Amino acid sequence: MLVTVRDGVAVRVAPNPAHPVTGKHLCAKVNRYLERVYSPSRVMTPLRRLGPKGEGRFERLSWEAAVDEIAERWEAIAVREGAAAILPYSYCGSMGVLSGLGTMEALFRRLGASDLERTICGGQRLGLTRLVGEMTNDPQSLLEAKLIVAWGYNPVSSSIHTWEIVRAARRRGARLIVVDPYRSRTAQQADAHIAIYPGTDGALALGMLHLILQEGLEDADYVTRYTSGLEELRAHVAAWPPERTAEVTGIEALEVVALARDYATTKPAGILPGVGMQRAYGAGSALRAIQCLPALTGQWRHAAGGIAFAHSFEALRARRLTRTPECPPPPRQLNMLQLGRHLTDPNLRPALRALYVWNSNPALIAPDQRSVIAGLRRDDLFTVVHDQFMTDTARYADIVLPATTMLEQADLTMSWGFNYIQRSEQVIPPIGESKPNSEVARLLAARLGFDEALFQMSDADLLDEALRESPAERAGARRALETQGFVRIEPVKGCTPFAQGGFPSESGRFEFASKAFGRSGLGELPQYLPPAEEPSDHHPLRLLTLKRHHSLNSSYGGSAVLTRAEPQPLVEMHPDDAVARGIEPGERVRVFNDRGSLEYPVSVSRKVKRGTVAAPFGHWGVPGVNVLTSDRLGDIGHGATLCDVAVEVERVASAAARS
Ligand SMILES: Nc1nc2c(c(=O)[nH]1)N[C@H]1C(S)=C(S)[C@@H](COP(=O)(O)OP(=O)(O)OC[C@H]3O[C@@H](n4cnc5c(=O)[nH]c(N)nc54)[C@H](O)[C@@H]3O)O[C@H]1N2
Ligand SMILES: Nc1nc2c(c(=O)[nH]1)N[C@H]1C(S)=C(S)[C@@H](COP(=O)(O)OP(=O)(O)OC[C@H]3O[C@@H](n4cnc5c(=O)[nH]c(N)nc54)[C@H](O)[C@@H]3O)O[C@H]1N2
Ligand SMILES: [Mo]
Repeated sequence: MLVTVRDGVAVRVAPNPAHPVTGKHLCAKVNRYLERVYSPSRVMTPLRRLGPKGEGRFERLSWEAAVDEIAERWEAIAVREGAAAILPYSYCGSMGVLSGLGTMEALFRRLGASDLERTICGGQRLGLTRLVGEMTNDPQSLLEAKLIVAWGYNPVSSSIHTWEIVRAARRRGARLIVVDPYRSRTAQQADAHIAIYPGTDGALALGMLHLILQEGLEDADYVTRYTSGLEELRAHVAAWPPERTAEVTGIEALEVVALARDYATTKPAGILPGVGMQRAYGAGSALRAIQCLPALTGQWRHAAGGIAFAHSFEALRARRLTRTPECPPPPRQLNMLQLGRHLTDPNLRPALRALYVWNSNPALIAPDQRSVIAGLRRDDLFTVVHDQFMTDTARYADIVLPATTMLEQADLTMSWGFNYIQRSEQVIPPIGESKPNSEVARLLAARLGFDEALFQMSDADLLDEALRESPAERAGARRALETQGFVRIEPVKGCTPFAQGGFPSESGRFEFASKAFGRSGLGELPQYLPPAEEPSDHHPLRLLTLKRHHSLNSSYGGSAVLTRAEPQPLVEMHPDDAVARGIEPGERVRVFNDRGSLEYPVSVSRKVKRGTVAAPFGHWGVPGVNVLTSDRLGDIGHGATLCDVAVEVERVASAAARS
């Protein structure tokens, strides 16, 4: 991104035409990034709470007083209950090396605080990778594809630069199939939309494997040379004929057959699995079943075959910044999805007494919002929130600290979906008294008496340290980062990593029956694990909680860019389900389950299947959609189950009559 600065004021943001991926346009949100930077709602100074938690009344505080108070409270807690009673909470506010986990993480490790297990986003994929190794190829190769299957992925909204590649491939004749329970913007533009029930992806993949074997569409030569366990797979998927697959997934048997034939016979065909399909209980197993597809069909022979996914996290050894040799092993790990449970658990020893939040807005983004808010309300919990805005979480804080935006701090950032890293320069001075995360880590470390070099380095030195001996540096990144500001990190195994086997297994073969996968405790072959919350009499509808085109999670939830585009969140419902409940289009309805309820106007729509409803995630204000979601962890990698939710919907009028 190029920023034009006049007299110390940023006046324009534009794509950097030199960048091969993001050179054409910025997304709908970042296009208006200056509204964010210069928003009158920025937090300008440190603040201390005045009224009751959640009310949002604060008084101004100096940085010195804020740092003193935080350090004193933490020291007292560490002495009384042990530092395990302190929990850091951060996530995706920034993907920078400094402003992401960075030295804030090192500070909490040094302190001996509880460790946060961060699995809310794609946890299943990461867990699967830990079991069986990385099996992906470069999304940029998809240009050569003849067929692209976007599987629970909505790049038109979530990654417009990936969408750019899909469009270019389609101009060269590729077809696009979207597997998604919702008629997303991407599904609307696809050649085919396979609208399965949420959380039934595993059944679809097993049904495809069955049909491919049944019709002899596998790549027998590839299978013989580079895989093992074919006969076990054949016996295993025999249970998934098209009729059963169709019944479980809620589509037609003919759709299963067509998809499997298409995928097996079109070469190259690339699969783009999204995070969207990793929000149901069985998503880890489903991903494993999907992994079997390119191995069985030999799609891996081609650069555009296989499973496209990339992020450049590993190219930067940012771990150098997140710990020092003096850090003790973390006393315990608490999962971020279960924040509400941990904050309100009467049996947790030691109980949590302090929470420090940066780069995240857990009041809105974490599941089981009712427990999260109950926890944040606790008077015996000392909460600090470092953010650019007075988020719903910050309203419950004892101390709020003002954070800089990416224009006000230097950093190195990774990409989501591409093999690039980029340098991000500070182009304007911090707004108000805001400070970057790295500076807060330095201030707190100094006040706590942690005198390791890491806590004294300048940002420039920290960036240097992050690059030192990293794969990026070995790939010659330093010069390119200095001269052009970004660099592509070539995939270690090239563009066709498994064209001749070389899979990350002991045998080097793709093992359909895999001992490594068996360490999951789920068997050596992928099973279909149904959604944890199947529809019941009380809660007969499946709920999708969806990201917004005009927000980044909850980050733009209070900004004009979202509130203009979507002034009011709506719940989308199929006409048949509305009629069955006497619900008229546009009227207010109550969506509820045993965890909570919210009231939104209804949009009667065929974007959802019969039996499924959808509500948006990310608008500001409590209750939000996460009042309905569960903190249950998924089958692999402790991933989220945010779209594995059963609810009922009723007219607000009838709810009132009953009570
Ligand atoms: N505009 C915008 N862009 C974003 C974000 C944002 O909030 N807004 N967030 C960023 C982040 S943090 C992430 S992780 C990425 C995620 O981006 P994606 O990987 O595209 O994931 P989502 O947009 O969450 O979901 C994609 C689709 O998955 C579908 N889906 C839900 N459940 C299932 C299921 O069980 N099976 C299948 N097959 N599909 C399912 C949803 O209906 C949705 O249309 O986007 C990033 N980009
Ligand atoms: N129901 C439901 N829940 C979901 C999802 C869903 O699809 N449905 N998606 C899940 C996913 S995939 C993800 S990744 C999570 C995202 O959860 P979060 O990572 O918590 O995402 P945001 O809501 O964007 O909150 C980020 C916060 O960081 C702040 N911030 C930005 N830059 C900085 C900085 O440099 N320093 C500091 N201190 N703060 C900064 C922003 O102002 C913002 O308030 O949400 C998850 N929750
Ligand atoms: Mo995410």
